[in-house]
Amino acid sequence: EKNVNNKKILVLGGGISGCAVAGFLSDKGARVTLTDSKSRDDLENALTQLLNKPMEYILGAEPEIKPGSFDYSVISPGIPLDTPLVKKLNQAGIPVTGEMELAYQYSKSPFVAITGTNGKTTTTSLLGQIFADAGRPVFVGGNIGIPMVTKVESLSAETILVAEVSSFQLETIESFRPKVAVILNITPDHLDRHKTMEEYTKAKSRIFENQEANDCTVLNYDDLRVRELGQSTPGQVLFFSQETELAQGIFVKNGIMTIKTGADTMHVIDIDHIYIKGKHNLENALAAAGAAFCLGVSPESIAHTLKNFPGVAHRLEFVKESAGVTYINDSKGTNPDSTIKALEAFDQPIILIAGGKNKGSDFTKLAALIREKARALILVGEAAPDMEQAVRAEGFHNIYPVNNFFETVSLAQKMAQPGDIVLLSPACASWDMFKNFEERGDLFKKLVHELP
Ligand code: UMA
Repeated sequence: EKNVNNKKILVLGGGISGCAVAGFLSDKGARVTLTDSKSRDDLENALTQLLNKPMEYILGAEPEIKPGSFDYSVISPGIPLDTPLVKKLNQAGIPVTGEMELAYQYSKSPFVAITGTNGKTTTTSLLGQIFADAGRPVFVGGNIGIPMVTKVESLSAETILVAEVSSFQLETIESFRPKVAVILNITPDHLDRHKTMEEYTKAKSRIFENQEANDCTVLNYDDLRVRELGQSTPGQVLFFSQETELAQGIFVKNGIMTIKTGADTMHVIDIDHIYIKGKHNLENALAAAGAAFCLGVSPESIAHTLKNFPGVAHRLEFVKESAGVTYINDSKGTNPDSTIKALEAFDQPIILIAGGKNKGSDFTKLAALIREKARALILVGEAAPDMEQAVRAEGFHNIYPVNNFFETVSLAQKMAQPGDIVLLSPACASWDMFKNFEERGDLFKKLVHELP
């Protein structure tokens, strides 16, 4: 519903998503109530953007819900749909929608939506760069940290909206219909929230539920769960694969990224010339190339970007390959969950460098995965003792605490064998030793480049 003037709207969550929605709707004359389970003190930073907007706040408490209390509500992606407040809204017949749906309703231009368990952010950024290099107006946002809703109305009808979309955001869409939908991969994640893999797959597949025959669904042929979704999308499927030569689609043949549509075969790029390295990045590159091709970007132009796009800094960022060892900077991994994702991105043995400012995180789940994936764990910083204890409790003892950050890289190099990954993904904030995670990642890269 577009006319929100004077409508009573409840916004759930006062984080990045909720504050963007609240501000947007308030500017349109809606009577917005913003609620968050946190108190005002804990929220202050995010709320400052709303300072001079008329708004009611219910913080650290819950609004009373009766039929008609609100015309509708907009929920933040981090809030599960089975929380008591949402149940009350459902019972009272108050619709619950999400920011991505809202953004879609106000947009004038085509969406390209990217989801998947891993690689979303890299693929989204890469695709944005491909469009930009091809001279197409583009806006990149979504789960990547930039809410779409605040921007969509002001963009021209030619602007391509490239959106990273999470399964949480997809749970609350209604009419969201991307011109191009991409599913990268579906592996166990967020099961605390989606309960089963089936539910999680269902949430991800909602990305194409409103597509029509002239829309495009870009799917990973190498991921069985994703391949099967090709049967259920109403859109036109473009499969991508790094393992199989497809009759139709985008794939790797003799080391060349190749597109086959109808009777045409087009060469995109020698995969050795793609700047971002690793199996997971080839997956991201194929997906982005496929999506760009769907919207008419030429293979030459795609190749140009693939040659030059350096990846997202500090996020699974490829630094160097030397003596068969690959060095990866994931300094942005500032909590156990993002380090879990980093570990899951690789099949090779990993030497993990972790530790930093202790935020009181629970390292149990991470420790179990370290036992499974790591050859060795190098620990540094304030959180090192806590992490060591958690990892030992999981039965992993190949742990090397060091005194300062400089020692991490030289020790990792000494221990690494050809085929290993040396991964900086601290699972902690950087503030015990650095100004921010960028400074930490930059030092890591410098040390790696200085290795003999
Ligand atoms: N809250 C409640 N009640 C609850 C739970 C939370 O009131 O029961 C409140 C919290 O107190 C907090 C607010 O909700 O103040 C947080 O909302 P949120 O968790 O939705 O976080 P936002 O800051 O709004 O950020 C969200 C996305 N977060 C999540 O999906 C968890 C961001 O993705 C996204 O960048 C941003 O919107 C803009 O779209 C982050 C993420 O981790 C990067 N995403 C997951 C992922 O990538 O795996 C899905």
